[in-house]
Amino acid sequence: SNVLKHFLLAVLSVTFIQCKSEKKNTVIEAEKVVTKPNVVVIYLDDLGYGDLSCYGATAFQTPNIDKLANGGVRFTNGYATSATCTPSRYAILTGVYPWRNKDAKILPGTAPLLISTTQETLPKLFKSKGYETAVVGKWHLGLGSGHVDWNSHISPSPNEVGFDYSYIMAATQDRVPTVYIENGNVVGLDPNDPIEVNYNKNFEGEPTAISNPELLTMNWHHGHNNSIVNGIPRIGYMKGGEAAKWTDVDMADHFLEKAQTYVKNHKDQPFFLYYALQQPHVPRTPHPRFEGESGLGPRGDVILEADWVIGEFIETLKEEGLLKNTLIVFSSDNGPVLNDGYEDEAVEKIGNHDPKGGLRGGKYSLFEAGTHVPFITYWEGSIKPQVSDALVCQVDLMASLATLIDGEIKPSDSENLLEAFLGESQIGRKSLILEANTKTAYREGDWIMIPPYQGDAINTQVNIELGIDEDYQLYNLKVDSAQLHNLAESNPDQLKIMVEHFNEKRGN
Ligand code: NG6
Ligand code: CA
Repeated sequence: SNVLKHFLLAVLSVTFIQCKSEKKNTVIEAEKVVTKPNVVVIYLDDLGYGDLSCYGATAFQTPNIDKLANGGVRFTNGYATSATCTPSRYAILTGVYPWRNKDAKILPGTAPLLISTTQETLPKLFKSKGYETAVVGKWHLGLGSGHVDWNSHISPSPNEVGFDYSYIMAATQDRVPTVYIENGNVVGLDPNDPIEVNYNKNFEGEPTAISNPELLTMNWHHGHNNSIVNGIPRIGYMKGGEAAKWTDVDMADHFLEKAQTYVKNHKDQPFFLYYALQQPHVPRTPHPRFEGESGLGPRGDVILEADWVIGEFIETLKEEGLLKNTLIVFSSDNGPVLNDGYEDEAVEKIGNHDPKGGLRGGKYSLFEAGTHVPFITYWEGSIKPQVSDALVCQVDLMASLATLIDGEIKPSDSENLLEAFLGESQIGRKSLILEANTKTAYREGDWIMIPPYQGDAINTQVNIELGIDEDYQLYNLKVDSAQLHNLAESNPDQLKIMVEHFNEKRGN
């Protein structure tokens, strides 16, 4: 691979240059490659395969993300490991399939840290090669070791699993505590107004969506009827911490500012930044300047907001002269959902827009739309623009980025697909295990096999087909990406191979 060869050459020559140079990150213009490229992972929440104009959306335009897609590798077979947030985030940060950890399910805001402090992680990998590391945005991987006191230093937190700097929300925008946490400390907390959080019962006298519906500015549809913050009913009960509560409509700007500041403060040293945006997860609260912009209601508006934020962030990289020295990876933690628990017109105003991009299912589903997501890599001057059909998964970033920075990791579920990620090859994985609500499915080549499961075929609250059936399902995605033709009965030979390989890999 050319990029790799140049990279290794550059490592040698720049090690020499570094001795004379003030700056650690010397860019070799002629080679367009540097010793230690910065790596930024931009991770969206619940963004579907069809939610961007570069992936075929026509109802609105996402010009800034399109710029990454059109100037980098746009993957058509890119996957999150899971159809929900926590397990996908576990996998992208550890390189381990989430179904190996029985606790890797959607976590409440009070859950303990899911990643062990002794586990290998992406940020630890980068630290081992001298990088500065940071997370800004949604965490949702638990905090503390059982009983978090939100009023004192919270540990373990992202800072104990490899991030030198963290500025996060604990879980999701719809879960308490609705506060920002910086390096383990709640931001803006008034010690005279301590925070208490409980997911089982309310604090006496505190209003909820049930007791005080007149306080709501957004209505709940299912779940989401506990404590009210900024007129929005949440999951879980919270008391106190008034001064520390976030403003929902400012969240995108707030995280952007943190990400930009981080880049500006670390431009002279190699850094790894995991920038996890909250859009378009519920509650969808676009800043007023994006309200009504998409014509699709708040869900479309916050996608435009996310696109704008990303444009601003990339502008900062450019202004700081870092674009040629930064690999950007863009993806989403799981597929799309319209009504995820609030009455926010997502269903009513969808029109002809198809967030699933022609795939079946959605968030929570073992069908394709659960895990098959937008996936883009961009590195100005180093990646040749192209569309790639290579099968790649977020779990592969660990081994691939280890190769990029010449780091060492133990063998795991993560595959080294660096050449695919850099557009040097269109060869990806041969197979992949996908997960939804702890149930797994198996992809190999163009085929996907979903084993028989008991359970509801449809989650009626969100109106999504879950991919669950009492019979085997087998689809050929090459000719049937919408998964309309179950070939399990008509192609028993292929089914047999798939089941055998699945059992081997899944350890059944
Ligand atoms: C579900 C919530 C949903 C969302 C999801 C997590 C209810 C009824 N639904 O339990 O609104 O918060 O959890 O989404 O409470 S994720 O993208 O973080 O996985
Ligand atoms: Ca999500």
